[in-house]
Amino acid sequence: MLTVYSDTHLKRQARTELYGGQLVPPHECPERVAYVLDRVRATRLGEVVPPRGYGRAPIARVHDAGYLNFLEHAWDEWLKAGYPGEAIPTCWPARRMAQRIPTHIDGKLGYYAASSESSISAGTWEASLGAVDVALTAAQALRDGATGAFALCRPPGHHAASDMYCGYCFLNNAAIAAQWLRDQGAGRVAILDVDFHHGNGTQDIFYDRGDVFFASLHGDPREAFPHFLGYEDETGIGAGEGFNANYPLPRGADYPVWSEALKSALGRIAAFAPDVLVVSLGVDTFQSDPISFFKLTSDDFSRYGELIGGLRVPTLFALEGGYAVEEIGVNVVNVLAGYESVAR
Ligand code: 7XA
Ligand code: ZN
Repeated sequence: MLTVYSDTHLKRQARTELYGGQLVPPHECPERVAYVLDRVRATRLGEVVPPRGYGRAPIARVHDAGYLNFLEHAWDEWLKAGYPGEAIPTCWPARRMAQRIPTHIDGKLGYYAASSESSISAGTWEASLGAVDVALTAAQALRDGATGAFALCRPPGHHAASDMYCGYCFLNNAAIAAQWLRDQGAGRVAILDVDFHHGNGTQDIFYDRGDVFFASLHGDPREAFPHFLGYEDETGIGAGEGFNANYPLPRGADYPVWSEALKSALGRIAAFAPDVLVVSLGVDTFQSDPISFFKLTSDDFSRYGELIGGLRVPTLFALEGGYAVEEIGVNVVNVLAGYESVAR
């Protein structure tokens, strides 16, 4: 399988994550990608190619113009405000408050952030743009006839809504690729999110659409981030009614439990009959992931890659979460190799 990779992700080098009431080194770190790339090469998964540049137009198909302008300039505005640390929101337009966009960076951060763990720092915007090019280059490979392609993107994307960043995500790589594939002529696109966390951004972007089916397996939001979306009764709205499927799962879910939900999601996707599938591939479902609570083993990742391959739909895999850093490469490549063993 083709892997698309760029060093541009190294520009995302935040020093801090707000976690457990402390500023700690971010779980979402550059070493994650280094381990995956090493494993791709060690297993000879396939060619590794750099991305092409796609510019801003495909991003603007998914993200709000004001949000993009904010992200591009947030770090400079933060520096101009004279703050010593990294940019973190401290106030929000909560219930019964005005939904206006303030002029001060403190207000803008609150307006455009859905959560506060993800510090914005120098290079966050540039790295985010680079991740989109990685995803779009992998999407192009499918357009060119590949049965599978892997976008080794960082930062991840599935929590980013059209106008909000959240959960280490700034631009929604999978959603931008899905929309781009639609714009290139794919009639129906399905997105399967197997990250431990609900893909709230992706769901929100396509919630009123019948041309993009979204299914997500994740930790029950009553217990797990992002807490405020990902419930089973969220099934879509308007033209999107019936095109959104959430599978919230309990603490300790192991492969028998998790794979039952996957088989149900794959059945829904097969019935939708997509021209192409985008998989938001987070491996924080792993049993020793430090911030999650499922119990998948490394072998389980191979097994579910095979199940996805059984759909026989051209598939783009876009990297999302996974913080058991030394095992992330094995787990990600197990999914991809499992897929290829069936789908090639
Ligand atoms: O898929 N999303 C992630 O892996 C990031 C989740 C961020 C959780 C932050 C909770 N303190
Ligand atoms: Zn995750």
